[in-house]
Parts: sequence; structure tokens; C-alpha cells
Amino acid sequence: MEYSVSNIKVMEGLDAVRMRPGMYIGSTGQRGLHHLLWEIVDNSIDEAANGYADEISVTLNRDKSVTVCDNGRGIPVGIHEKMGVSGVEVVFTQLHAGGKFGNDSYGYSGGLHGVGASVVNALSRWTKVEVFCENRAYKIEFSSEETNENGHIISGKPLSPLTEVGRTRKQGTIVTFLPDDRVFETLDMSYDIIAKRLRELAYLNRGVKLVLDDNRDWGKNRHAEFRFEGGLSDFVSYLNEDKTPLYSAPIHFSGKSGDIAVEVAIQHNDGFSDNIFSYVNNIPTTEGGTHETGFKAALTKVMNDYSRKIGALKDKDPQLAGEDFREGITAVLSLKMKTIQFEGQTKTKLGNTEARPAVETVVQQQLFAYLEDLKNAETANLMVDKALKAAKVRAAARKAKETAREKNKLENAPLVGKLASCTGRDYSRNELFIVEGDSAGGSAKQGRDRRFQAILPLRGKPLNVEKKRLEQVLQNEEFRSIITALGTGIGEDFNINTLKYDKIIILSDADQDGAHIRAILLTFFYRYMKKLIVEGHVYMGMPPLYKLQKPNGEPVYCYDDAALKQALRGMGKNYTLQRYKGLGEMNPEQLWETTMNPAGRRLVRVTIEDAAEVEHLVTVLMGDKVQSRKEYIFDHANFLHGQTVYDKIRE
Ligand code: TTJ
Repeated sequence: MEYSVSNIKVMEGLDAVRMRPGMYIGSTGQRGLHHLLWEIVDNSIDEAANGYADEISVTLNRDKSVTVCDNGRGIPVGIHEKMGVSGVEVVFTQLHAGGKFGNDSYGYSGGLHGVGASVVNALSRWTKVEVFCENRAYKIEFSSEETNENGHIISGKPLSPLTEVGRTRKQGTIVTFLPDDRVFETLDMSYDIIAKRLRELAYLNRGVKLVLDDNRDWGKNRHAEFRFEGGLSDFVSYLNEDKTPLYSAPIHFSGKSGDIAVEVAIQHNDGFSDNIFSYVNNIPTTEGGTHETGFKAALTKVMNDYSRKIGALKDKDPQLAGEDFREGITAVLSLKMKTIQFEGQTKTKLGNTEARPAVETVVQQQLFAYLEDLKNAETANLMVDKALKAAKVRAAARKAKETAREKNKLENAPLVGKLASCTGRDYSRNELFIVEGDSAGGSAKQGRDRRFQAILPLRGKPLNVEKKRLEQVLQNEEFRSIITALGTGIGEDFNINTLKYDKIIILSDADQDGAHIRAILLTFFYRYMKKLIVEGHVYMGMPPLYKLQKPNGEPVYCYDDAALKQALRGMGKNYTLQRYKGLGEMNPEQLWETTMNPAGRRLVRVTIEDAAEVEHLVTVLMGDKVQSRKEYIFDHANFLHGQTVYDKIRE
């Protein structure tokens, strides 16, 4: 009886989750679906982070359910004092029970982990939990199959209390759940997304083995295992793969300041850009935040102090700038702390003020100790030399820039007849199409609505920005046109408030060259105009792949193979099918109709995650493997995060 009383309250909580899934997991699309998995995996990761588990596996099953297994202590099986039911039941039926990171400050749009296993249970058809501890095996099952007298689904109801089902020598927890198809638009989890995240978690939690099995399709089983004894060191080595590191062993240290645990790995390469990746409680902080600020401040201070100490900087010399020490740096920064506050456009920026001094303290102490250690003298010297060189180049470039500015201000440079601007001056409505090739550019100019659409054709390939300094980028004709057209300035001078377009739409062919151009442009925006992407101004235009036509009928345009298959069903025998190989094959009217007209076109908004992935692809691969590079980008830049945007009909 006691059991059913506590039950009633529980049901109310879980039903609220089902009523508003978006509030708890962000969305009911593929992203929300993956959230369920991360919600469960996070529990096992916590157990591993505390040293009680070292193996975690994820299995995608044939029936679309997912199993997560760890070899930790097991979810508590004893009766919970207040609730009167097992700990396992509490964890899966009480909202927020088991949420380890203090709750409210936890905005969801950046990463919403830790809201609890109960949310997963609430949004699943069924959930099965098995716990193995102290030689006993236990099991409990939950179901969302029943409805109440009003016809509402009762979510995540225990079919019976936790039951001992036998003796065992195993230890750990196994959770299997079937996401509810009445909640989610799709039940198809992505092997690639899961593998990528498990790899990342393996780097962030050194020594923990993470295993992925995809058993969904017979004959197409996939398997991956990730385990990195070097942790963050291995992570930076991976990021520097195909680059030339300045020194072989990454600098790797960790420490605590108050309640905040800080871990850092650094390795410079012979390039010029800086790549700093940061995480808090294993969640990527793409927009940076207080911890990154603390890291940069400490790096600048310690390196300057050390440079003076060894006499590389004399008394009369000015301090070197932070960017000099960051030239060619690859670094990963990982924090663990109790309550986190996220800020920023995408809620991926750490806001906690206490994180900055904590990181500064740890990095100052540990990095200085590293540099002082005589066996690290060679690495220390290489770092100082690189920064001194960077400072020299920067000083020279500044002078050159000043003279260049006076002669010919980039901002006012006339465009060499390339940009076809639009007539409207409402920047919040205007669109800039960056179009691959002069011929497609010509069609776009003729086909567009000139009131709000501007066209910038790109002749040939833009310069590959990797391994190029800003000054070189600025000398490239194609990029100068883009910068001038946008009106924002670039790098440190970038100002989003002077942006002349609401949408910047990249139009390239659906082939390898097109993918390559897209990758170069996105890398450019990611590096030098990040805010454009963060604030959602960058899109990819999606031209159709096929045109289907009946003898006297309206043409039907298909944007992917699935759509073509669908359209072919209603066609009968008498039709023509044209496969578009490039934008150039469309006349101006067709280009307008299919790709540019807001009433029918398809756009994909580029997210910062997509751009970061593309950048990673580009920076990791654009070394010397020229021949395979295009293929690789074509196959791997999938834009899995991007949202397809169908504009509302204008006017
Ligand atoms: C909590 O403190 C007492 C000993 O056990 C700790 C615990 O709960 N460990 C734990 C939970 N290990 N693994 C889990 C877990 C694993 C999965 C797959 C899902 C959930 C919700 C928890």
C-alpha cells in the first residue's frame, strides 16, 4: 500500500516531462533523442570519474532500444528512507533525483546533462534497469504503455518494485530504454555522433574504456572502442595530427583551487592559429568564458615572467602579447566544478566568475614549475623563441598595415565590379549569396530579387586559410571582396553591428569541389568572423539534385534521393529525369525558383558545431595529403547539426 501512495506523486512528475519534452531535453528531434542517451551515459561517467568504474558501453539494439552498461558500484538498491522504495526506483521516477550539477543554473541549450534518468524513463516506451552488486542481481522495469481514465499516457510506471533475480559475480549497472515514438520525430540515433562524443569523453576521462556497438542492421554491425591512457595529452596530440608539433610531449598538468579541479594539456605546432578547446564537467564550452580568459591571462603572465628570467626579454623590452604566446597553440582545458552557469548566444560560454582565478592559480603555479624544471628547458626555449618571432612579425605587419591603410583603406576599397548589390537598405532583410563560379554567378544575378538579394560570384578557388596569417588572407582578392561586402571588418576589428546582410548564403555545387569551397569559406568565417556563425547568419543554399517532368506538367524538383524516390512513385512511365551536376546547368529562372526564392527554397543554417567540425577536418587534413583531402571533406562534412530552414512565404 505504501508503495502505491508514493507512486501517485511520482506519476505527476514524469507526466509533466511528457507534456513538455522540449523543456527537459531541448527538442524532440534527433538532438533530443541523443540527449536521452547522454543523460544515462553521464551517470556512468560520474561513477568512472570518481574512480569506481573503468568501462562503459553503449549498444544500439535492433528494436531501436539503447543499452548503457558500466562496471561501477551499481545504483543503490536499498530502500530510500523518505520514499519507501528502492534507490533505483527513486532515480528513475523522481524528477531531478540524481541530478548532480546544481539544477537551476543549468540551461539546456548548450548541454543539458544531469537532469536525471527520470526524464529518460518518462520519454521511453519502456525502461529496464539491472543492478549487480554484492553478488546479487536485481531488476526493475518501467513502462509507458498504460493510459489513465482520461486517455492520457501514464509515463514511466514501475511494473513492480525492484526485485532480486539471482546471484552473480558481476558488478555494475545496465540500463536499456526504448525512446517513445509518440514523443520523438525519429528513433534513429547516429553512430557517427555517438562515436565522436564517446571518443571525446574517453580523452576527457583518461583510462576509461568506452565501447560502442551498433547492432541495428544485420550484416552491418559496427564497433568502436576508445581508451586513452594519456587523457588530454592524447587529445592535443590527436588535434595536432598531420601538423608539425614544435615539441613532442604535450605539456600536461592538473590541480585544484578551492572546489574547482583544473586540467590542461598544451602542444604548439608550427602553424599560426590558436586552437583552444575547453570543457566544464565534460560539456564543451564552444564560446569559451571565464575559464578560457583565466587560462590566457596565466599563460601570458607566466611566459613573460619566464622569458625575462632567462634573459630572452631584457629590462627595456616591452611585454610580449598574449597572442604571441598563443601562435600555433593547441590546448585543451577541462574543469570540474559544482554549479555551472552558462551564458552566451548558444549557452556554451562559462559565466562563473570564480572559474577565472581558479584556472589562473593552477596554470600559473603548474606551468611555471614545468618551465623551471631543467628537463623541460628545450621545450620552454622553443616556446619562447616562437613567441619572440611572432612578436617581430606582428610589429612589422602592423607597420605595413598602417601604411597600407593610409593609401587604400580596405573598408572603402571599391569592389572590382564583382558584387551585384541589392537596392533595399533594410539590413535585417538583405541576403548575400556567395556563388561558386562566374556562370552560376551570372544566372544568380539575373534570377534574383534585386530588392533584397545581392550576389558575389567567386572566381576559382578561394585561398585555403589554414597555415596563413591574417595579413595574407587580407591580400587575397576573393576574401577581400567578401570582407568588403559584409562591412564588418575582420579578426579583432570585427563588428557585427555593421553587418549589411541578415543571411549570408553559400551556393556551391553538390560535388567535391563545391564541398571544398564550402569548407574553406566556413573555416574562414569560423576563424575570423566567428560571431557570424554563432549568431546564425551563415547558411548553405541547397540546390535540387533532380528535376522530374511529365510531358505537359509542371516540373518537380527533388532535393535528395529520398524525395526523388517519393516523387517517382506518382509519375507513371512517361517522364524525363534530369540530374543536376552543377548550379551552372540551371537557367536564371530555374535557379530563382528552386534555390533562391524564399517561398520554396531550402537552406541549412550552419551551426557553430558544424563549423568547428569542418574547421577540425580542414586543419587536421589540409596538411600535405592533397589528393585525398577533397574526398575526405566531401564524405565527412555532413552538417549533422544544421537545421534545415524553410522560409515563410514573403509578401
Ligand atoms: C551512487 O553512490 C552509491 C554507490 O553507487 C553510486 C551510483 O549510483 N553508481 C552508479 C550509477 N553507477 N552507475 C550508475 C548508473 C548507470 C547507468 C547506466 C544509469 C544510471 C541512471 C546510473
